[in-house]
Amino acid sequence: MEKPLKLYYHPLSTYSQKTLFALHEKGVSFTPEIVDLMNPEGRAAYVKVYPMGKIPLLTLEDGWAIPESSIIIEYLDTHFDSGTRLIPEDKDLARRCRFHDRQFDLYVNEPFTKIFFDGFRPEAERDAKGVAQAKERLDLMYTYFDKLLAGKTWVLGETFSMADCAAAPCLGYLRSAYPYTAYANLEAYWGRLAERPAFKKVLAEAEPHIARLMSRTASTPSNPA
Ligand SMILES: N[C@@H](CCC(=O)N[C@@H](CS)C(=O)NCC(=O)O)C(=O)O
Repeated sequence: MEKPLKLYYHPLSTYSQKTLFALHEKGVSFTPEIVDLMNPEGRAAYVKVYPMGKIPLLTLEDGWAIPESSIIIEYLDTHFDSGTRLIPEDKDLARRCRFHDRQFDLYVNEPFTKIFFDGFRPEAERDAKGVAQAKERLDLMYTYFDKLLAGKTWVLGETFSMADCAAAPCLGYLRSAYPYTAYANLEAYWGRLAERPAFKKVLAEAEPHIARLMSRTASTPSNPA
């Protein structure tokens, strides 16, 4: 039987992984709808569903569509009491959760995306300046989060939250794209994220797609680090 929630996503997309992590943490079931934006036909079909062409997108039985990973997670946390609470009830903790969610999306995930996709471009079309700026931003954020995470289990301390769902996908890819091994607290934090059963599920779904992507690409992205 069709489940009332449908998620349009791709297992390799960081923002999709963030949302999947949240869905698994909450134990919310959904109908998966994989969108391949790299395939022109897949993209053309998807923009009919969501003209912005961004994934993830959650659609509800009553016809509402919810884009934006953080907004989807807000929706899930408001409407489902099951599993992990992802936005704390305490208003100050909730504000810090949303702030760090923004930090990971805008200043870690976006620079990662810049570095990653630049690696797929032909040499002549690469944006060395843009990549250098992305690395500078990441250096700043690695320093910031390494300090913040000292003595903490999760970004908010002992409380796991949406901010950790935002952190895991980009930190996972950055381990090879722009390593942070020199930042011991951040490195240890990644280790804890990778052990969460809900994120293990996300990684297991991504694995065959990573293998397929690598075999499909004539030149794999050079390690931008
Ligand atoms: N702010 C959005 C970002 C979504 C986003 O950029 N998703 C990427 C995949 S990870 C995408 O759809 N890229 C395709 C495009 O920009 O055309 C969110 O949090 O959901």
